[in-house]
Amino acid sequence: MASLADQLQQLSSALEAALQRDKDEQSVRKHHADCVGAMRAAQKAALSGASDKKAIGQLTNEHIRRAEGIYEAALKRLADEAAARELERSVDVTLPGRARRLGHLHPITLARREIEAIFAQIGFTVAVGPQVETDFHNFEALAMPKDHPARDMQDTFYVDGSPDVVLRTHTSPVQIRTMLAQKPPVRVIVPGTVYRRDDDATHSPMFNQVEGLCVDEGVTFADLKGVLLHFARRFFGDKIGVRLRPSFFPFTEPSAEIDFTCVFCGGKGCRTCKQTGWIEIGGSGMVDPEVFRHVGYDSEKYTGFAFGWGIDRMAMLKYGIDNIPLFFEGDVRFARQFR
Ligand code: FA5
Repeated sequence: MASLADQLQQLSSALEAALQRDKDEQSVRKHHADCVGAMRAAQKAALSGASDKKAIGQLTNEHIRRAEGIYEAALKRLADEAAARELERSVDVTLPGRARRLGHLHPITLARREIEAIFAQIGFTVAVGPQVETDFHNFEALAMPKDHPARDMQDTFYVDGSPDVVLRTHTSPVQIRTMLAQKPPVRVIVPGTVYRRDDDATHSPMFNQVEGLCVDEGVTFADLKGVLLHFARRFFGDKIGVRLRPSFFPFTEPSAEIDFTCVFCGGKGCRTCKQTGWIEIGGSGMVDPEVFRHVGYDSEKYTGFAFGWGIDRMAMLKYGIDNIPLFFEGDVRFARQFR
């Protein structure tokens, strides 16, 4: 019994010494747990064969309670020290705050929204269609049957096992969807993502187009040019002119490439416009009667114009970007420059 008392006393003193040195709560807890464990072990050893079991238990519990007190005191000391340190800390309330960085829209979204707003003001509504399209809507109904050579220019991605399902190559299939769903008059603008097997500085395998379609009685080529001129001036400024160059699209007749005055040199001629003063924007034309036949419109009664161009290209011209992949690489340092 005397030796148990000594042992317990030594353990208590060792705990007291250790906890005075401890600098953190974790060490305090560990030292305390080790000490209580050692006290219980000493008690167990003393109990074997002893007759005064009750006294051994009382003595051990007394020391464990004492260890508890030492432990509580050490925790309080650490908490007091931490509070004192906190009070000593001084804060310079005159320092300027750190500005929170605000998110903002991608340049393609900015361009798309501006295009939509300009056309909304002249009575066009926004229509959308699926990016995974049927061959019928993407090609066939646009007067591009399976063997048509114009398909080569829009080589695309086919869906495995479904030769009649493609990632749409242009927004023109939404012309078909819109006309199948409603009767004239039609005035829609169709922004959307499209896909082709292209990949270089000015061609991306995934890009964005906007389509325009206007069908009514008496719509003429002059209306097409007027609408394009209105758009060009609202989007790029009053000095921009529009040139329509004869071209070919299977779903428009006649067809024309749309050129805008070069936004970089104002038409004088520069490297970007290859000294021509004009920049090619997209395609356009009067809706071919063959397309009207596919959607059940009377081509004797109605005429219409359509146009389509790359939104990405528009954003490149507007913001002076010369490399289309920059749009899709997700580098915030690039995106942050446009507001
Ligand atoms: C068409 O896609 C026609 N659907 C446009 C059209 C609509 C004509 C309505 C007549 C009536 P085209 O293949 O030329 O046409 O593409 C139109 C524009 O999309 C191009 O002028 C260019 O601005 C953009 N474009 C085409 N391919 C890519 C590409 N890989 N990456 C980025 N922009 C592209």
